Amino acid sequence: MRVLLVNPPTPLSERPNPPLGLAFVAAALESIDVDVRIYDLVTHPLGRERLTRLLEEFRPDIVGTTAVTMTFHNAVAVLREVKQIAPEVLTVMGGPHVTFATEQTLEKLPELDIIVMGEGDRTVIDLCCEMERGRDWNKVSGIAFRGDDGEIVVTPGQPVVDVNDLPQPARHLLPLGRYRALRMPISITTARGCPFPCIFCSARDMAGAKIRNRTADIVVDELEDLAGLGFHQINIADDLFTGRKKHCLSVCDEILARGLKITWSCYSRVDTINPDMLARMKQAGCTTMAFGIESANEEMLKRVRKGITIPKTLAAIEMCVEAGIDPHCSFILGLPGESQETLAETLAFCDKISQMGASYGMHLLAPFPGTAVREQADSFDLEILTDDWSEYHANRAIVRTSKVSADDLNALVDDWTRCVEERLEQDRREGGPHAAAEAEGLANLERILFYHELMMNEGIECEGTWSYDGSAPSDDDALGELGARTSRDSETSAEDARRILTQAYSERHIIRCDDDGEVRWQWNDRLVGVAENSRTSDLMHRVALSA
Ligand code: B12
Ligand code: SF4
Repeated sequence: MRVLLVNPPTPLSERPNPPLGLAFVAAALESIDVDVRIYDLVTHPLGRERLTRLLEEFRPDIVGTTAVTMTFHNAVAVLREVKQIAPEVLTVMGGPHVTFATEQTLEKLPELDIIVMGEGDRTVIDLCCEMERGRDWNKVSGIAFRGDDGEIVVTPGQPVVDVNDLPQPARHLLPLGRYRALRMPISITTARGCPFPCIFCSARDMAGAKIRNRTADIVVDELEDLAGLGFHQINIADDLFTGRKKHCLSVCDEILARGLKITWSCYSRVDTINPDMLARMKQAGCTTMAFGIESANEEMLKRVRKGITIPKTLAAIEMCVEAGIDPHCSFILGLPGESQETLAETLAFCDKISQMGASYGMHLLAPFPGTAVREQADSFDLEILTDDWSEYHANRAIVRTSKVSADDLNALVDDWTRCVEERLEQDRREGGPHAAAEAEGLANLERILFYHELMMNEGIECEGTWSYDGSAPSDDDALGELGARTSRDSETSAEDARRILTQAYSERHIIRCDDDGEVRWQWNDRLVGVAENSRTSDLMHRVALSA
């Protein structure tokens, strides 16, 4: 059996990481000897011809894709094309959006055959087995599909998986090198589940209220593998890494016991940390801790069932700063009951915590399917203004309360953005503390945008191979030629392209694999030659062999 998994396009501004959910699903499939490929549309272009070629060559029985709400329309577009090109292929979608918007999705989308709800690791195995047995989908738990009469059938949920039984995510199927070139972090999960009932979040219903953690041994084995891949940051993507102190500390202790030198960030809550814990986390490499604060108004915090208080928040920031961990606080504007006064409180609070050494960011409320704020919208002071999922990126207002309109919310965010830009401008003029970081950020951005353009127009694939007579050109000459060729249809000059590509080569984002009188450049998708320690070299060797 063959399964093609597709990661839908996502804007780079959302900082997409290598798709971990798909890597877990792929690992489950490989464990039953299914032939799996992952087609990653964050780092590769989509196109009818390309997709047709892939479907004809790989001939998958199933094409599966993933989506959060804001990428749902992109995922649908892919499945629509798949069904047009190969109607016999079974199309499947999983992830947090369809898990909760199940019936309405199947009602509207004939191109989608099956939805996998919640964790997909076991379900996808059952699905493949039933595909071979008799395609009686009623026998597969944890899915939804259209029955013979077109009615939507939802089968009973799967029991939660034992996370220690799961194979490591199949990252060898991902173009990790491209994500590394784009300076995205690489993520890992050490546990699943969250016990808290925040009304704007679906974490508890997605993965359960009980935190199920993997043993420290398994987690740190995986961290060791990640350590050698050369990403600038590892992100522990658990909903709440500090939710079970014992687990969090045992992971830190294992990192320290093995002498593993890594830096990482994680998600936390202000009421789940203490100074001893932070000290150990810092020692083990934690550099940044992200907290959802949501609002600075205590009433609002109660209404959204966040369960934290402002004094606790201030204490947590102090503790982090004391421990040498950067606290990052995120806020949601437009929660039920939001007013000009509560917004002003939140803005003033942001200023205050920034003086204390915290960074912060703001999102506008996107009431995702599966959240109480959407499912019970009538019981809150909130009006949801659109069901166009492509608007659910949380950067513009799509809700209003009785006291603030969507325009008010947008105006506030615009003002705030202007203010930040002005401060940066001033800092730049005065050579202040942010100026150097900003210059570095801009240099990185220039490279990232050029790499992404090359990925999307297949610059390296189309322009990176040419023949030569006599002796092979030096690396310098070959990089100059590559710069000239790839800059032809680009706004980047040949000289800039050469400079950026020279750095890409020195950092092994691209590699040279000449063959038979031909210079041949390619992306270092599998990160060959990047690994430094022996455990990772071993892994990369296996990866190289399977590539
Ligand atoms: C790390 C993270 C990020 C990172 C990296 C995201 C990325 N895609 O690369 C950053 C910080 C960049 C980020 C950004 C955003 N994120 Co985010 N993020 C997470 C977080 C904490 C972990 C993701 C993860 O790796 N999970 C672990 C994997 C194993 O789980 P999984 O992906 O759900 O996959 C399992 C199942 O869903 C299922 N499955 C999934 N896909 C498929 C496909 C098939 C075919 C099958 C069979 C099964 C299947 O099986 C998998 C294994 O069990 C989740 C919360 C969470 N715990 O999942 C939020 C979460 C996914 N993010 C969320 C949101 C809203 C966003 C943003 C839109 C933020 C914003 N602007 O508001 C952006 C969107 C970016 C994007 N396109 O993904 C929401 C999504 C809610 C929704 N309905 O849309 C979540 C669920 C948080 C929450 N509880 O509200 N995010
Ligand atoms: S916001 Fe954080 S603490 Fe609240 S339910 Fe979601 S993951 Fe859990």
